Amino acid sequence: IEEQLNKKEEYTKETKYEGIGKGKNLILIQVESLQQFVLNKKVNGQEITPTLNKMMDHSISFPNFYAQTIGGNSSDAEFLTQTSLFPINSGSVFFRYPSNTYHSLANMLKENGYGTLAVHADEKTFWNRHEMYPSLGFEKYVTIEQFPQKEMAGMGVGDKEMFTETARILADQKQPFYSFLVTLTNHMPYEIEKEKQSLALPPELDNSLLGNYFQTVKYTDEALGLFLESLKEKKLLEDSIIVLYGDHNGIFHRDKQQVEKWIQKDITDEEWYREYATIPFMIYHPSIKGEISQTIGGQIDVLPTLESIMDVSVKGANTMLGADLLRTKKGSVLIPSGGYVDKPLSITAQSVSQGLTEDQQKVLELSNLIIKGNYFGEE
Ligand code: GP9
Repeated sequence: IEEQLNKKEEYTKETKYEGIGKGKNLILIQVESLQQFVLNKKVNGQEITPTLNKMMDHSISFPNFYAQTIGGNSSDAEFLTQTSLFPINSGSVFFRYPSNTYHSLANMLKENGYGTLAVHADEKTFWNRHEMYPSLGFEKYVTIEQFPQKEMAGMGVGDKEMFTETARILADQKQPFYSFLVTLTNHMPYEIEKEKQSLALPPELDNSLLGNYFQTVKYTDEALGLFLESLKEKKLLEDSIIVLYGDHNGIFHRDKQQVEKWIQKDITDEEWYREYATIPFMIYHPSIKGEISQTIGGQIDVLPTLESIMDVSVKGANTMLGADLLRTKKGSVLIPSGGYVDKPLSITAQSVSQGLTEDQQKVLELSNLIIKGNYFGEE
């Protein structure tokens, strides 16, 4: 394990973004089932994600970015981005190892004087978050009970209420803070009330999974728009770095035909994995001039990337399996099997191949060992 962790890449590349978040608040948003292919797309002349599209003008965006979740779905995504470790190969780390010691984003920022808060407008026990969040370093956890619950949508409190209330809560936090927000409404089967749907869909999308998906994505995008407005009003926008990513796919390979019908074109498997199976990852601040990085990466890379953006570091030995996407030369991503791909995939600029290399398999195994043996608890 030590040998693997010490393999940390020596970065030779410079990034002008190093430290742009130093001393600022960090708001990290995990968006339920959000995929990259809806960005900058229109149906019937209407943008599906107007807010995200505008955010891109002031973001570093990574279009070749992948979910690496296994059986723990949303909770695996949280685990990956908070710890830069891969989830365990069966079950959810959140349920099985909630009391371990973790080197996480919240623990790291806490050591640097940040207050830490997590928000998920559902039951506190969902994915055992109430047990896991303290180990991940969250001092406060806002759940459904703390919301007025006036605007319910899909699975629980609608994202509009979640974001609006959260902006209010954030305005009362001591700064600098790190807040982690998990959205909910854009969840399978993507059914929300008619009056919450704002896209006029063409007949081929009406009453289809893909059409419904566009409606809920649009709803969440509007909710995000309200959040940014509120942060601006409360003068929090300039002092915060906002980072957003999708937790896992919402439209899967098995739904490919629906997408083909929509774009009226066949999609090869390679195109699917390159253009349709990706999720957004973007780092936003009003001072950033929109930039698109073609670097290939995944959720495992979020923590090291943010470590350099926020200019904070983990004490002692390296504990992360990912790389800083602003500086890495790695150029590949491994997607473990489970959940959203049938077989493990390895993706580089040159190839999309089924199966992992020996080295990639070893990394997954070591990550399992780190978790199962509570490796950082031994220090
Ligand atoms: C929603 C999330 C749902 O925030 O907790 O979990 P999922 O079903 O996507 O794993």
